[in-house]
Amino acid sequence: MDDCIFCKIASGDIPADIVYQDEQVVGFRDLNPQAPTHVLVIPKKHIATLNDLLPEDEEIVGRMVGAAREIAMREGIADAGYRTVFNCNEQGGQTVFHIHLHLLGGRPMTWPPG
Ligand code: DGP
Repeated sequence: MDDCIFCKIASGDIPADIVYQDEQVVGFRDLNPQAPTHVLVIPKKHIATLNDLLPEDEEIVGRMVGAAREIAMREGIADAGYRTVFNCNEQGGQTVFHIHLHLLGGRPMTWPPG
């Protein structure tokens, strides 16, 4: 997608602090971190929202979760614990319409989220 900021990060057209990359997904630090570790894991394929997932995309979502696990290990937050979040559409708090898995850690999380 030409006008998608996360597609541009995935293709290297816009710089980001990339912490993980494989053939299907990219992980990079959030510009506006909400925790000591705040990484976004995105698919290289443009998928606007969770509502747009196709059955064949399930492998990609599995890869995203696997990447979050791997990054959590590398960041040293796996044992203490962390949170993973997909926001979907307006009431879910989604502002960038290319799906992304937030990985947040390095501090205690509260529940319920705001
Ligand atoms: P969400 O609200 O779930 O759509 O989260 C979008 C996140 O993306 C938000 O935490 C800020 C982050 N973000 C937006 N633009 C950029 C960018 O250009 N670079 C990086 N690294 N993060 C961005």
